[in-house]
Amino acid sequence: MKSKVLFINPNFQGKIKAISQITVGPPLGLAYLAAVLENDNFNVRILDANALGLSSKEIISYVNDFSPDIIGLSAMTPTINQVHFLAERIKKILPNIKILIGGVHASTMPEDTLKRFSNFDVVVLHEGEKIISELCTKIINNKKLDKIPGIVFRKGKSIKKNEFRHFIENLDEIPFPARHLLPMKKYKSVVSDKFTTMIAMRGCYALCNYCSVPFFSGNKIRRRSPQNIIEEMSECFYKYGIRHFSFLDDTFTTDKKWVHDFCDFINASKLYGNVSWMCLTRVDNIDEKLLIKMKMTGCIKIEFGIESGSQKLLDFSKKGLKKDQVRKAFRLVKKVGIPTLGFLILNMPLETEESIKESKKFVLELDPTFLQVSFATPYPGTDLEAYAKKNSLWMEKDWNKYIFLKNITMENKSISRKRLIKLKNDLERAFYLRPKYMFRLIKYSIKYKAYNSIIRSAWNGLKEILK
Ligand code: B12
Ligand code: SF4
Repeated sequence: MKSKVLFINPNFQGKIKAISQITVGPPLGLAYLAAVLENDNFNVRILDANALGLSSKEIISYVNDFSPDIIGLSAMTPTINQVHFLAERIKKILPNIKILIGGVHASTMPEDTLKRFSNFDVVVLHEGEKIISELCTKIINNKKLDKIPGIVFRKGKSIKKNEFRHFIENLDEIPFPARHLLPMKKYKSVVSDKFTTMIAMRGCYALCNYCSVPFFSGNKIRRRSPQNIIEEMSECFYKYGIRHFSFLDDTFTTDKKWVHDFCDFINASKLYGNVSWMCLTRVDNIDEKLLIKMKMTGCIKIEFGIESGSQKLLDFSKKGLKKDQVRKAFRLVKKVGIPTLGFLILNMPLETEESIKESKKFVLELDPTFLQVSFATPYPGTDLEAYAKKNSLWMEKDWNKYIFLKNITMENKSISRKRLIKLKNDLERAFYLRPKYMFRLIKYSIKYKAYNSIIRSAWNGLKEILK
């Protein structure tokens, strides 16, 4: 009989409702791992409790029915407590089961995770694809785990960290995510409910001080080949009727030649004219020729970090950008006619009322199609956390609160918390409640036939802003 492995994506969606956050995407990381295990002859399932809206009770009942040998869970900082609570409940009904924990939080603080959370047995560091089969096989056959690079585990009463496993160089070697194990009809984005997310590359060369990516995925970008991506997109198109793809990569356009090739491949395939896509990138990685080509091949949104309207704060964040580069990029994208989402961060250390005013003025000048304002959050392992510690800034201890869209998790020396929330709301109101903006929202929802989701998204956002 095949060994049974169950991956669970817990139900966290309720925690992140806000404007532009009504997207429900697949747990790609778990789907990659499931694909590897299926190839190696395991009986694998993924329970996407988030997309299915399942309660803990329903998850436990599913676990009981399937009765797996191993469970795999994934967590970010704000979900680690909730994920451990689930592990605890699972161990109550299946005390001998082994529970693996992966994802950014556990990778950043593996020993701490095992010390604090007694129901996790093994932490899988960074990427799991080259680890998972060997690990599951050894666990099932009761073999020692000492020789598997890239894990941290309990050995008797102590915790053992094995040697580092290098990042996967050739991403084309990894099988496509096992979407057939996911409730594909449950995923939706603002523009389409025939939607999936994709990953084209891993790692980032930049060193923004608030970001976990360079540490977590390495500070060198590793790209899949455009052919490999088009193959996955085609599988999604033909097998699941997917019409909209959202690339989760942080800097999609860093290698312009690669993007030109990617667009050429779309052009030459049946996807051309039948799908749309969106991506995230840096303002210093685009040019007009590239944008025109991206638009022609279905790019309907580009997301950019604006971060701040104060050059001093931009410099502090180590983003490596000048305000004029940001201006130029937004002008260019507007000229080409691709909608944008701009990310703004408030409450970086050194933030003052004056710099928030600068940010407000700057976003009104840039006028992105959508805006997402967050509070700087000192995620574990980031330089921002190190700065806050060094400068004895108060930091929130409750990780449940590390949700950057709504919570203040770091002290500001010159602005009170109450005042910060008010300034954030004022800024969002100034941006969203412009007649010009309302008109644009209507135009956008008509163009992308996204009335329901835009209205829902706008309503969620309005509720937040008017609180
Ligand atoms: C997609 C995404 C989301 C999605 C969904 C994530 C999901 N569960 O599927 C959504 C939009 C919901 C989301 C929300 C948030 N996100 Co987010 N997100 C991402 C993003 C862009 C991509 C993640 C991804 O799919 N990667 C691709 C897959 C292949 O990799 P993976 O999921 O990491 O999985 C691999 C490994 O981690 C490992 N692994 C993972 N899980 C497991 C489990 C087991 C058992 C094993 C063995 C291995 C393993 O193996 C996988 C395959 O290699 C990352 C940035 C990034 N580049 O990683 C940020 C990122 C993970 N998010 C981040 C943040 C901050 C958030 C929010 C907190 C933001 C907010 N609103 O406040 C919220 C969380 C709110 C909440 N839930 O409470 C931070 C995490 C920081 C931290 N320490 O927690 C990141 C790193 C962004 C950043 N620049 O810092 N996010
Ligand atoms: S914020 Fe974006 S550009 Fe900066 S390090 Fe993170 S992924 Fe790279």
